[in-house]
This record gives sequence, C-alpha cells and structure tokens, in this order.
Amino acid sequence: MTIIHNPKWWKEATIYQIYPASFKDSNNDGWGDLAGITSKLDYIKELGVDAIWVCPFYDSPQEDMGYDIANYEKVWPRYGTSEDCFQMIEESHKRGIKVIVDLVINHCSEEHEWFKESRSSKTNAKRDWFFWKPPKGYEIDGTPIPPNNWRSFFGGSAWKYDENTEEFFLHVFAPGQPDFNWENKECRQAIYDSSVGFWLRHNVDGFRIDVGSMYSKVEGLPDASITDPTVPYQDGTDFFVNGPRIHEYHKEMRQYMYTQIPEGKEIMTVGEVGIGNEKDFKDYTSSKEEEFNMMFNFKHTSVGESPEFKYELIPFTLKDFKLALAESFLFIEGTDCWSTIYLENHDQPRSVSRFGSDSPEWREISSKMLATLIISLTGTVFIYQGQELGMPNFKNRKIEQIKCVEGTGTYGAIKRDYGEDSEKMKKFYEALALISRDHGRTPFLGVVKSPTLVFPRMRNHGSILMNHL
Ligand code: ISL
Repeated sequence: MTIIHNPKWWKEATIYQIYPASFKDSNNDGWGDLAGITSKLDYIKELGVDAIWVCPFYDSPQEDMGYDIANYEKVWPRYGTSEDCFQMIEESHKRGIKVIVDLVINHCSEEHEWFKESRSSKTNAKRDWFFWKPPKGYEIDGTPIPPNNWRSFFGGSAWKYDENTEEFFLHVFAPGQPDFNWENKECRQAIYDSSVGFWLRHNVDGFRIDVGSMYSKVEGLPDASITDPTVPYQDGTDFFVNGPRIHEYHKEMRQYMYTQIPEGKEIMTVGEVGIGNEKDFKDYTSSKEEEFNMMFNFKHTSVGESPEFKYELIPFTLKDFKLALAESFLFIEGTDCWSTIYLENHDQPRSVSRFGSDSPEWREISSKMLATLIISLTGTVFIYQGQELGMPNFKNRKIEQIKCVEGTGTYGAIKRDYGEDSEKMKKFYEALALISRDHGRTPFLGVVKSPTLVFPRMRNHGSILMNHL
C-alpha cells in the first residue's frame, strides 16, 4: 500500500499569538510595539514556536484595540513604522518563524477614507460599500428608529444614525466599526487589494481571519425574532453568521491570494468562525474547497456562559467542557479538513483561572495540566502570550478600569435597560470578574511573581487522527 503524504507545515505547527499593546514596550511609552516583538524573537524561537500571529497593528482610532482599522496599509504610530514591521517580518523569517497577521475585513473604522467618502452623501460612489438605510420611523419626540431590531455584540442597537444624510449605518460590533457591504464587488476587490494583497506583497505567511463567518448578510436585513422581550434589541446572528454567500466570498478571496504570491509559496489561513454546525465547519476547512486551512470554534470557550447572554454565568461540568472541546476537532475525522486547538486568545480570560485554579498552590500545576491537554489533542496548537507562563486573570478590577469596548458597551446597555442596582448588573459584574476580555490584555508577565515555563517543549505534538492524506 502506498501512502501519499502531503505534509503541510501548519498542521504540525505551534502558533504563538501576540497582542502588540501588551507584549513588549521597547521605548517606554507605556505601549508595547513592533520593535519590542522583534527584540523577543529569540525567546519565542526558544519556546519551539513555528509561527507568530500578530494582532492588529494597523492605523486605528483604537475604539476596539485596533480591530477598527483606519488604514490597512499603515502601522499605527504608537506601534512603530512600516519599516519596523518589515523588519519584524524579516527577523522572524531569519529565525525560521512564519508571520501571520490579522485580517479584519467584516468592518473597518469610521475613520477609514472609504467610510468617510461613503458617509459624505447618498450619491457618493462608495455609498453602497456599507449598509445605509433610512429610519424605520420616528418616535413621538422625533428620535429616528433604527432600520431593524438587531443588537450589536457590544451592547445597544447595531445601527448608528448619521445626521449628515439622515440615514443609519450598520455596525454589528462597536458604533465606530461600520460593516462592509460584501455584496458590492468593487468593495470586495478594494478590500482584497489593500488588506490582503499589500501584506502578501510584504511577505507575510498567512492570515487569521477576523469574524470570517459574518460577511454575508441575508438580503433585506430582516428583524430578528424577539427572544428577550425585556430589551429593545435582539440577537440577529441568524441573519449574518454563516450567511448565504459566505463560502463564495472566501473562495474568491483565496483565489485572489494565489495571485499575490510567488509560485510555490504557501499561505496559511485560520478563520474565526465561532459558531456553526458540522457542515459549516467542513465547508470552511475542506482542503479541496480552498477557503480556510483551519478555523476557530468557540464552543469550549463559551461553556459556563448563558447562550442568551455571554455575561451571565451558568454552571458547567467537566464533561460539558470535554464535549465542547471535542467539537473543535472531531468533525475532521475521515475528511480533508483541519482544525485548531486553543484555550486562550485576546478575547478570552486566562485559562488557568477559567478552567483550572490560579491559587498560589495550584497555579503552576494547573497550567501544566492544561498545556499538556492542548498539545496532546488533534489540530494546530495556538497559544497566547503569557499562557506559557501560566499567567492568571487580574483580580478586583473596578468597572471604571475596564478598557475593552465589549465590557464598557455592555455595561452601558445594562445600565440603560435595567439600572445600576439591578440583578442583571450584579450578574454582569460576577461574569466580568471571570471572563472580561481585559484579563488576557494585561502586560505580559505583569502579574506572574515567579515565572516558570509551564509548556512542555511545544514542537511536534502528537496528532491523534493523522490527517496528512
Ligand atoms: O469573544 C467574543 C465572543 O463572545 C467576542 O468578544 C468577539 O467580539 C468575537 O469573538 C469577535 O472577535 C473579533 O472581532 C471583534 C474584536 O473585538 C475581537 O477582538 C476579535 O477577536 C471585532 O473586530
């Protein structure tokens, strides 16, 4: 019997995620930067890492820590210059480390030139690059009513009113993150050329594709059904997660990528899918479909969160966690798909606090147990800066100290809809203490008193299903 092997570097890889703001500050201005990352490449190499995924470092007003991009082709000045970035890429390659960058193209920033043009008039050539709609009607006091009842992931309506043209634009995330209208072909081409092409032409090895399941919205943007009558805005994800044209878009983008790289070079992509069914996962990651190489599933990082509302904790068992984690990789068995394994990223709390114990007695052994778990499962391992040291959650942070827009936005919405002293707010505080996105964003090393490497050497972890065919 002949076994045909088609090994791919990314199937056996360990990928190390870096959050530029809090990794390494090279010039003492209080923010991490790209030169800081470059200065730590030897440390990263020593860990046995094959590739780094660097979170957004592009020009941005930072409403959502760089996931609101004003210019895909420019580095945010606090993070350094384009030259610093090209150097980070070159120095990584010299050490045999590949570089994956974040591709945030479901939306951009209100500060992006394309959006500024689009908002300038109803007849602007780029008007249709975003979702603009007139009010559904007006309240008695004249307040315009949003075109549909979708809620934003970060609290409140998913629509923002623009006085200039008296229409609303859609933002499923923060108000400063207008969603692109992917139905518009010219818009798609501009996105590819600026955000994908520019960085491939500057030698990156692949992309982590932000909210890669949300570009295709159901035509007409219908109202969501009312699942929570106590609040004005409802969960609209049925109308934009894994939507009707999503696979067509990813195939088109992948084809574009091939036009931008030299013959023989391989690009690696990992899509943030989040939720879906087995068919969705297979469609995204089957190698013959040519969309993503692999994807992130949120099932296991969401255990213990109420399905109706993330910031309401519910009990869960070890079995729930194991079954949820298995959803990340079981679907690939007998297929040409591939998967990822992760416990942490910049949207998640520290895994030792979330799934183990971060008490002084147990922190190290607990972190080692979780490290052993993920390196022994199938799929490409992603670890997040500081996870290798068992960094824990911060303690006792007050609401005024929360920086993340999901935390502040949700706080504002609860305060408006239920009040400061409500039961809902009490539960929100409890949840924030465990799962705030800020837990993973504190300075690298900051809270670890006695750093010890908790990961076994990461390269060449075992693969149970061996999917090289
Ligand atoms: O963690 C989440 C799921 O409950 C959400 O916080 C998160 O917004 C979602 O996973 C999408 O995340 C990505 O896109 C967001 C950005 O805020 C996140 O940091 C990013 O990872 C909008 O670009």
